Amino acid sequence: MRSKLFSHLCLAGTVLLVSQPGFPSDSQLSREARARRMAYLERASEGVTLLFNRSHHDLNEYVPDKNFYYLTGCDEPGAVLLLTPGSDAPRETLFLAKRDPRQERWTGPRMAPGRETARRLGMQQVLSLDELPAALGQRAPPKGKVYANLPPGPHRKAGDECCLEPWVRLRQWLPEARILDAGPELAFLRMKKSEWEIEKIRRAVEITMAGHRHALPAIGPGRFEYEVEAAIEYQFRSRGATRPAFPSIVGSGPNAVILHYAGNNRRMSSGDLVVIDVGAEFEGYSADLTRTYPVSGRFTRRQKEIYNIVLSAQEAALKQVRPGVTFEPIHRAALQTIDSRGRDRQGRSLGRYFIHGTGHHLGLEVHDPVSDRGRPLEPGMVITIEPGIYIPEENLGIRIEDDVLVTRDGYRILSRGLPRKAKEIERMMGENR
Ligand SMILES: [Mn+2]
Repeated sequence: MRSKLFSHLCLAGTVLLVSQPGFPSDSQLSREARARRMAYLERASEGVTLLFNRSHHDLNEYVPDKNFYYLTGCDEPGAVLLLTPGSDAPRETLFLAKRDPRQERWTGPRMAPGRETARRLGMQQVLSLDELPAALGQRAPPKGKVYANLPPGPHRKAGDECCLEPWVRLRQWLPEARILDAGPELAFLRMKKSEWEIEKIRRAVEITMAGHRHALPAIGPGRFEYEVEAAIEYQFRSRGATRPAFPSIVGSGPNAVILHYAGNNRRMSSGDLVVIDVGAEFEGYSADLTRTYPVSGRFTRRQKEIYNIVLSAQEAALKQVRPGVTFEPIHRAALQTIDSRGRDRQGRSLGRYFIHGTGHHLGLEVHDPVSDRGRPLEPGMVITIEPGIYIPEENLGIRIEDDVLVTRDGYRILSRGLPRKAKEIERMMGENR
């Protein structure tokens, strides 16, 4: 029941429950979603599109399908969007479950099929889910292309034909259709953010920076990693974030070298570093910010040496960020910096300890999907720049991650308000204990 409750709470205030008087609707979100549907229909004009709001769960909470949400601004579980370009019938129809007053006593009011919901979502038509098979029969050519949001699979490539659970129903409705993945076309659109989206990400970043600042009093010898996690997530929720965009990483000492450590239960000691990689989700949009702090408040000489190499690598990577550039030269700049400075205990260069990519796109998902890995950056894209060095035999892990907006002439660091230099980090920690 908890998860069902969350389905109505998780985006409350932005999109929800618009059929209920008293619940605010977000007409700007509706307008955004409408513009996205128009842009999408221009790209996917050769078939019908069917997007399911598959109810998947993350961190035990209901999370709407982000592609569905992107095109509808609606997060009703089980809802389905049908887009039919070029037909005489309405080009866009949302299908919702009929309301069930008895169920609503338990899980709260839901959006209802009908004109009122259509008006408030800016959708041509909102019908009941039972009407979906008939509408498909009328509007989808039996042997035509159907773009759907297919479940993620390890061997699925763009354009692959596929029919996996729970898309079996779709196969039953349209046994001869060519079912294709709508993901790449949607990712293409999602990669470039509107002003409205950039503002949401900026808010997520702001909340995440506050989380980092409020983490500092909880960092110290004898304190537990989870105290830091709690201090951060308290800030997230009390500043209006829906939830952490991903499991918060607070990794100290030996845990600092584990990239996706999420246990957060070790007691920190003097001399440790602690890597804090966290992000708030605000109105659907994610931030992703990493800083590395010395538990005692001061870096050792060795820690500072490596810290400064990571910082230089980040600066070198940032210098590459501008429209027209791919991640390849950005990563190369970071890797070359790391590999050309400093040594491990065996006297070897440090490139071998930089074991992940330098960045990814950021948006409705913390690792936002891309239509094509080689697509050059454009103004309005938001990416992370996050080099790191992880030397297990020294219990030395350092990552610095910022969120960066690509602009017409370069970039703007959305998280520039959070100090990055070793000296600033030490000063900030001194002020907060
Ligand atoms: Mn990241």
